[in-house]
Amino acid sequence: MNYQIRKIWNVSESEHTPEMVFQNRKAHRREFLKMMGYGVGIAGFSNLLSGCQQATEEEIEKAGAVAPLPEAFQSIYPAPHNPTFKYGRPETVPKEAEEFTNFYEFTGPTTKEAWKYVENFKSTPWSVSVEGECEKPRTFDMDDFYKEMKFEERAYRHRCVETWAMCVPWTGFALSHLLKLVEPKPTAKFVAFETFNKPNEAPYMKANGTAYWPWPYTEGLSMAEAMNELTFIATGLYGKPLLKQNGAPIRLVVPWKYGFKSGKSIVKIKLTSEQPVTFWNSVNPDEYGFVANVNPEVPHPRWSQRTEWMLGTEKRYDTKLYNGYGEYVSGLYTG
Ligand SMILES: Nc1nc2c(c(=O)[nH]1)N[C@H]1C(S)=C(S)[C@@H](COP(=O)(O)O)O[C@H]1N2
Ligand SMILES: [Mo]
Repeated sequence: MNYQIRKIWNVSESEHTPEMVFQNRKAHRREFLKMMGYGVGIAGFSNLLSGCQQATEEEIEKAGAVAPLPEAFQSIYPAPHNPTFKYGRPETVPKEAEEFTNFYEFTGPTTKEAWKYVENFKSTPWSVSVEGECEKPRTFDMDDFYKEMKFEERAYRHRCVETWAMCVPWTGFALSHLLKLVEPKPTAKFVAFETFNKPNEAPYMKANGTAYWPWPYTEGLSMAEAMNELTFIATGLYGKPLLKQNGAPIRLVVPWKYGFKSGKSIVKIKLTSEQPVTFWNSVNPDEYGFVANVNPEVPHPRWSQRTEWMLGTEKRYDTKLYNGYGEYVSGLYTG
């Protein structure tokens, strides 16, 4: 597919409508090009720009690889597969899901190839603070999760608001299990998720500052959505720890909502009594609502949501309400 080799300043505006305000595109492109001079993550990139050769799966996985897990936890992967969840479509091949990503901290809106810019990102050591309206706030490091949570693999569909979709197996645990450990108070009505804030490790954050983009990336769910059995915390993909470009070492997965709700590389989970401020909703509230359930009947202001295309294929499918997960979640939205 030619998006893999297209020069980043030629990203087609019609083909992969990025989540941004188009009138600001020129300024962002300028900023992105400034970023080209930044950091070693760009080394080797010129090859890919000038030649027309495509990256191999091996190169992409190597670029996004994380430090090996401590010996004691290596047996977590692959985790037992949960047979409850089925794609209903062919699984997306790993190369596609690892190459074509949305991770604005590294690329902003100009390219999907975050794997080329993650070199300076350190995903170990890592800890996640779970705090706010709860009886037992606590900071977990990754080892705590590996020791205390029950890991499983779930085959989920993913639908980006930009109309691309994929079917991938995540490894992780239900968010509800984690929230129960900290004992939510009755005042907890929402859950806020916050991504790392390390501009020195993420070139687009560094190049752009906070004048336009409200870093760090934040997202949120209602408490009922967070406690739903589908809502998942992923630490792995395709039976291995997450690559950096897919949100290492830990991310959210909310399969019935547009992908931007599923924050990557999270460092904080906060129970709140008020609806939290979120990244895309503050950038452009008319286009990215807080609820953001997948819904073919509600067009994005700039494009239809009726169909979706599967990464790595020419196939389009009809978009389904709640991304086809209505049996699990429609009850959350009655009344
Ligand atoms: N921190 C952070 N999380 C993020 C994003 C991002 O830019 N930054 N992009 C979101 C969007 S728009 C989508 S579609 C999914 C994509 O996940 P993937 O790139 O692993 O497929 O991540 C979401 N989580
Ligand atoms: Mo997305």
